[in-house]
Order: sequence, then C-alpha cells, then structure tokens
Amino acid sequence: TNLSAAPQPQLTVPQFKESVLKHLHSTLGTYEEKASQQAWNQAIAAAINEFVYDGVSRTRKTHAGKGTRAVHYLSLEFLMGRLMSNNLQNLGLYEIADAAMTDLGQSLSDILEEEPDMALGNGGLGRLAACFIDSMATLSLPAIGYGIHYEHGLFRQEFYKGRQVERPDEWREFGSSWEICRPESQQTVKLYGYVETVYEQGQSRKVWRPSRTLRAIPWDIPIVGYGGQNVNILRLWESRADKFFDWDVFNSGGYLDAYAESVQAETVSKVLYPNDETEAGKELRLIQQYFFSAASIADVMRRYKSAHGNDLSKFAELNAMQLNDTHPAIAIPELMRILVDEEGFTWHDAWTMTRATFAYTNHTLLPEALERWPLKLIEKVLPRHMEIIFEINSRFLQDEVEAKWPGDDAVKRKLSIIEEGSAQMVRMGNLSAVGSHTVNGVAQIHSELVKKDLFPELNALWPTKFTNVTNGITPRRWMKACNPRLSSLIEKHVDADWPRYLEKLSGLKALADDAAFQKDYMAVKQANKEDFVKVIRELTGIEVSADAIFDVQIKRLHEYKRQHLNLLHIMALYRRLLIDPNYDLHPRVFIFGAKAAPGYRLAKEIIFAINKVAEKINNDVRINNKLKVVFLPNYRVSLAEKLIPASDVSEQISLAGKEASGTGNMKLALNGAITIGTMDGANIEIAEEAGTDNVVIFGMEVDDVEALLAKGYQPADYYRSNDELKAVLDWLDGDFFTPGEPGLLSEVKRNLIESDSFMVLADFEAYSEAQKKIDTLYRDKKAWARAAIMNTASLAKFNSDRSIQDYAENIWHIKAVPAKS
Ligand code: 26M
Repeated sequence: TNLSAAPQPQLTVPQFKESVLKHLHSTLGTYEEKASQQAWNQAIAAAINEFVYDGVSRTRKTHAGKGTRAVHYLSLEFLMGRLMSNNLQNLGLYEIADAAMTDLGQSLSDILEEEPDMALGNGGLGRLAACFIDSMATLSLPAIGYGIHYEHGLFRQEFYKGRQVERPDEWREFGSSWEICRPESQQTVKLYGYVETVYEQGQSRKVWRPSRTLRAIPWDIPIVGYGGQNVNILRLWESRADKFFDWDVFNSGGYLDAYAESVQAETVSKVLYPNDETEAGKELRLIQQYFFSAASIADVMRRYKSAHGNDLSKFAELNAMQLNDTHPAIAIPELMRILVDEEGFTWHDAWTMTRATFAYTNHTLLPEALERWPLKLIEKVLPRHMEIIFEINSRFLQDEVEAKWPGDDAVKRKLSIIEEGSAQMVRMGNLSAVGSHTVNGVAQIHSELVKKDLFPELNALWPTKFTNVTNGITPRRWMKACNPRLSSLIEKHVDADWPRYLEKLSGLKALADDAAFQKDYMAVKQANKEDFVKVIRELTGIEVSADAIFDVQIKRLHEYKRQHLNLLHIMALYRRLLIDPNYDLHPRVFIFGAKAAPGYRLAKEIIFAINKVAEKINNDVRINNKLKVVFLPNYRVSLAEKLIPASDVSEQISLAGKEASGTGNMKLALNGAITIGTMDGANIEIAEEAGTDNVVIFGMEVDDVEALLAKGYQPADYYRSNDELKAVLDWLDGDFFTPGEPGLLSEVKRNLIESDSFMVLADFEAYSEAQKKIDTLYRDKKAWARAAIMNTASLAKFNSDRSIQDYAENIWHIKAVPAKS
C-alpha cells in the first residue's frame, strides 16, 4: 500500500458532478433549480457513500471468517461532529467536490454547514472515542465501535439574560445520511424478573427469568480511514419495544397500555445523559449501560459463532474489548453470565476468558465521578448480574486479597467491589479493574496517580496490570480539515503524507526563525482570526478586532477546570484599566465556550457571571476596546473546528492533579496557540515536546497541592492578603455588573472564599503573572511566531494514531489487516 502520498481521488470533477446530479434527481427527487441546500447536502452524501459502502464491503470481506483478532471499543459516547468534510478529506475527494459544486453554482463550504453535529457525547471522553475510531480505521485495524443511537444528543445551549437554557438536540429530525440500519442483526435484551435455580441430573444451574425484553436495532456508521482503504463500522444500538410483547394486551382491548409500554422501551435510547464528571445513579442510565453492553456482546458472540461454530475456546484469543471508562463495566458480568449460564463453562474457565478479553481505561480521579450503583437497583434490574458480581467479589477477596494480605479486613473493605454502608453500593471502578487484564490512564501523570492514589493496593497485587496510554487527536480533522490555510502552508515544506505521519511536521523546526516562513505562518493565523471575527459577530453581535490576542478557554464548565480563575483575572485587568487608562496591555479578546451540566448549580452561576462581566466590559467605552469578553453559545465540535485555527492562547488552567489529560490542549497547540497552563494532565507532556520556552507554565504542582491541603487550605487568607483579589471578589457582591440587582453574583464569591475546593485563590497571583508573560511575548512578534511554529512542529506525539498504536501493541495485541482493493 502506498501511504507515502495524500489520498488519491477515485474520480474526476465531471464524474463527481454527474454523481451528485444523479442523486439529486433520483435519490432526492428534486432538481437543480429547486433543490434546497439540505437536498444538495444529501445528494453529495449519497455520492460519497458510493465509495464508502464499497469500502465497507471490501473491509468486511477481508475479515470474514479469517480468524483475525479484533477489538471492540465499548463507549456510551461518540462525539462525532460532522462527517462530510472528514469523509471527503479521507477519500481524497475534497478538492474534487469543491470544484464540482462550484461548477454547479453552489458553495461546498455553505453546504457543509447544513450538516448537524452528531453530538452523541459530552466532552473529552466522547470526542476521544471519535478520534480513536478514525485512527483505528486509518491504521487498518480490525475494530468496531459500539455505542447508543441516541435520538437526542447533548442539549443545545442558549443564553437567556445571561443564563444557560437547555434545548433538545435534533440531529436526526430529517434522518442522517451516514447511517445504515441493519435490522437483520438485531438483538434481544432482557431486564428485571428473578433468578431460578433449576435442578437436573443432580446438578443445579441458574436461570434468569426476565420480566421484560427490549429489541436492540443496530445502526451502522461507516468510518473511513485516511486514504479510504479500510472502512470500519461504528455500530449504535437503538431500543425498541419487543415485537410481540403487546399482542395479548392488544387483543384484550389494552391498546393504550401496550402503546405506553412501547414508549417506555423506546425511552432507553432517547437521550444522552448530559453529566460529565458527576455520577447520577438513575435507573434509566443503568439500563442504557446494560442495554448497549448486552447487545454488543451478543453481536460479538453471533459473529464469532458464524465464523467458528459453537466451540468458544478461541473467543478470548480473537476478541478484545475496551471499556471506555466504567460506563460499560456491566459487560464484565454479562460475559460471565453468557459463558457460565448459557454456554456451560466452569466459573474458572469463564473468568479466565473474561479477564483475557477486557481492558479498562480510566478517565478521571475525581471522587464524585467514580461510578457507584446501589446494590438494590442492580438486584432489581439485573438480578442474575448481581449474583455474579457477588461471586466475582468473594472469589477475588478470598483467593487473591486474602493470599496477599492474610487476615487484613481493612484492606478487604477497601478493595471490595461492594461498598458497605447504610445503602450498599457496587463500585464499578473496582469491578472494572478486577475484571480486566489491563488498566490504563490517559496521560503520564494521570496514570501515575491511578496507581498511587486510586488503586494503590491493586497495583501492589498486580504490578503489571497498570499502564499509561497518553491521549491523542486525529490530525485529519484537527488540522487538515479544520485549518486548510495552515495545511497548504505546511504542504509547501513537508511531505504530503504528514496527516498520517505527523512527525514530519518536525521539518518545520528548521524554519521557526526564518523570517519569511514566520510571516506566512502568522498571515495564516491572521486570516483565520478575520474569519472568526465574523463568526463572533453572527453568533453574539459583539465586534472584536483580529489584531487583538484571541485567548481561548473551550471545555465543559467545571470548577476543577477553573473558568472562574480566568474570570477573576479578566476582572483584574478591567480594574487596572479603569484605575489607569494607560495601563499597558495588548488588546485581548477572551473567548469562552462551555456547557454546564443542567443540574450543576455553581457551574451555571459561573456562566452567568462571565456573561454579566462580559456585558459590562464590552460596553464600557472607557477602556477603548482593549478588552472584550465573548461567551460563544452552544460550543460543540463544529464550532471548535472554526475557533481552534483562530486561537492565539490556549487556557489549560485546571488544578494540578485534576485534569486527567485534556485533548483540547493538543488541538490548540497543534494549530499554533500558546498554552498557558498548569502542570496537569497532558500539559506536562506538551511542554516536554514543544519545549518549556514555548509554553507558559504556572501555579502549584501536584505536590504543592497536597502540601497545602495537608497544612489546611484557607482561601480567605488569600482574599485578605491580596488587595486586587479582594477588590475583584468584592465587586461580585455589588450591582456593578448586575445594575439594580446587587448580589446576583455573590454565590461565586462566597464559594471561593468559604470553600474553593479547587484552589482558585491560591493560584490567582501566579496566573496573573503568567498572563503578563503572555502579553510580553505577544508584543515580540518574532518570538511569538517562533513559539507558535515550534508548537505546530512538535506535537506528533499527540497524534491519535500513536495512541491507538500503543493500545494495539501493548493492550489489544492486534495487527493491521488492510482491506483488499
Ligand atoms: C456519568 C454519570 C452519568 C452520566 C454521565 C456520566 C459521565 C459522562 C462522561 C461521566 C464522565 C464523562 O466523561 C468524563 C470525561 O470526559 N473525562 C475526560 O476524558 C478525557 C479523555 O480521556 C480527558 O482528556 C479529560 O481530562 C477528562 O476529564
């Protein structure tokens, strides 16, 4: 295979035009003069799909019956965004399509805007899954993504009087061009009921008698690898009522009751839970987790048996399953149930196979995010699974923990999968770690903390189980497709296959001090910023200058990510300008994008505070446009693709030890933004790769945080001893930002002075100094350009192809199987 060049288009401009028109006429039933933008979009998708479907079949045939080991990536979330430009890029068809549409009097870029985002995820974890399936296809790995076909993805965010309002996401209102329904592969999923012990021939076995069943209908989304050689599948399950459940009720005149039950069944895949980093404990969420885990395992079983018959002895040899956090952890007892109850394996053999199959990725250390389910709830919804979890636990405690720490009840209590207390709870992290052969964190520091703080005893018990795979991002979407200007500049200087071999960008290092290259590079940034000025105007009505520094914080709203640290610093700058109108500051636009979980009060208060401060600052003529604050509504993948190429400064300011990795930090740095960040997550590795001169690091490190905590953190001390900090906090109490309504922002202040769980006040001064360094560096045009170029040139490590190669070699033990042409 020739991966040394960019993907070669399989057809010409006239052929592409012909194909689009054919689909416009005979697939969409319309014609050139009448077609809406949406119809054009669908016709282009249909033209693309001719190649995609061919790739799906070729890839399938290559794997069919081959006995190739495959990985199954189980995730409640896949934050795909839009697929059209990505598919065009990966098939090498982008320029062809662009020219064809121009010939037809249409604008491809306008038509691309018609596509709704597929927002089937919350944030980092879901977007990581999306980058990973792109890389798995690109590396020709036999891999399937499994998830849920939510009818509504993450809510659409609006602001009303500065406050977040959630509206339903309607990504599929008129169908989706990319999915193929596969009713022939549907599965049945059981729920509730009881467990019976059946005695036959002097033996007893357990039989689960469920009282409800659901149908799981698969929708396949083809995932085109870069170059288009392999096309993998993302299989998303939709829940439906069991076909025959309603006949009796229906016949006896209970039509409405029957209908109500089908509505209930369809609720399971209705909506994505909008929490991230907080565990909710709702029954429907547990059913979602089980529904897609059970359907996926049944699907893997069906495929195995159709290739190898009923002898399951090679099951673990041929199938790897990756748990994207603990959300699909119920798959562990589900596989045990199938092997023991349905396939007649001994517990010992089933457990050996199960452990050889699963691996688990941890994405967070925050205690409030660690999933725990009430034992009573699991017992009610999945009675047989609860028994199996008990059995897993007692064998683990008796055989493994007791052998290592004889008679130590304290360690047993700590490691037990069951947490004792007034309400017993099932610890899904412990279940995942016990039931997997490998557990990984998502950045070096995070993986160390998983060993040291989260599972120290398990690490002592199984020293080789714990490992690190640093996260990555796909350079196809996060450079080639989203930043065409920088991509063409890059292509003048390095090989055309850089989107596959990102280390080739290191060729740009030699040009970091080259005046002509610096000029070209910064001209790209300026043009991207000028484009984004228009986006800001359209979305918010705010006027900003492309000559200002674009300072960007884009991520879910969470206290540990410290958007309020950014806010306090903005207020301090504003205050300095009011005190001294000549205060020396390069004009800056602070840009935020963030959704808050709908039930997360303080996060929503922080959004409100930023919006109110923004309103005041943006309309204050005294500061002469030196400061603007923009909170973009409805931040999502497609908006990130426009903003990231236009960013100068990347805000990565979490409290050290709290951000597992971050991936926005990688996207921004690759596109030439300078990081201002703490020694946390992947920031540390970014600084290592880009060079510490080319990032601005500040604040407490993990050890400092621990020491301060041990000493007793008193946020009020910082409030009292720093006049500027005191002044901006007190500002929140009055009505300066909320005219006529004093105290509307007090909750943010009160929380910081009285609790400040993430030590915002302790890091304020260091952050403020770091921001001065940013200002100084930006004024030195050459130094800034150099640092930005060094970032772009040094980020190869964060290619998600590298992450996936790590998983493939060290965890999944799978090899590439390129599809035959
Ligand atoms: C939990 C309960 C109920 C409903 C939803 C959840 C839930 C959903 C998503 C909990 C956590 C979720 O995601 C956590 C997450 O996104 N973690 C991030 O993962 C990224 C990829 O590894 C890292 O880069 C981020 O640092 C980490 O915060």
